[in-house]
Amino acid sequence: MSCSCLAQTSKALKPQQIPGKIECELYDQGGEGIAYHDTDAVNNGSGKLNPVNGNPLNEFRINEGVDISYSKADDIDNNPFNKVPRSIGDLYVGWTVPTEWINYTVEVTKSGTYTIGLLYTANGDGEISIDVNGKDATGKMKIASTHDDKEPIDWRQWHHWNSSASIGTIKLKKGKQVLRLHIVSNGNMNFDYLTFTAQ
Ligand SMILES: [Ca+2]
Ligand SMILES: [Ca+2]
Ligand SMILES: [Ca+2]
Repeated sequence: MSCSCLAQTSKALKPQQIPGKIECELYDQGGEGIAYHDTDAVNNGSGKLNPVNGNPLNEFRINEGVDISYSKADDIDNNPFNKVPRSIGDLYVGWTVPTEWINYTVEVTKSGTYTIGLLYTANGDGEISIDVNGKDATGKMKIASTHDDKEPIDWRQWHHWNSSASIGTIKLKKGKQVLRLHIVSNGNMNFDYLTFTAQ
């Protein structure tokens, strides 16, 4: 078997380093099937929920299938059901569905075992996993539901922010690594950023 094709590769949009914070909306360039898989080609946040009106937050990666929105004031994302204080104007990946995945080409500056943290919402218990260079490196990691039966506004069940200091651990080697975040079960999760802290 041979291939003379130009390699289509997943490439970092911006440098992101481990240890540190990986912004979920800064996933790789390369498009559907290469940098990510999303269940529909529409960005359900940028340009759809969030209208084109000159605000760059409303148009972030507007032509890509991964669905992106940002935290908003006026009791939307800074609502009384948050489990942690929430800053406003922070981009996140939403409209997550099982089978979807997103690549992050990152620079690991030190080999070792890292604790994974997450700033997220989850309308129901969910599961995610992370591959490193094509191999599962975490197994299924549980994401605790932030659903609250006391919430009077149905759509706001997707906006109860929580921070988990440890959803799992991962071994990483120094150098450039491709992390692939998989939505394993439930979906209905929003991801602002992951943290990787050396153990
Ligand atoms: Ca989509
Ligand atoms: Ca999606
Ligand atoms: Ca973010």
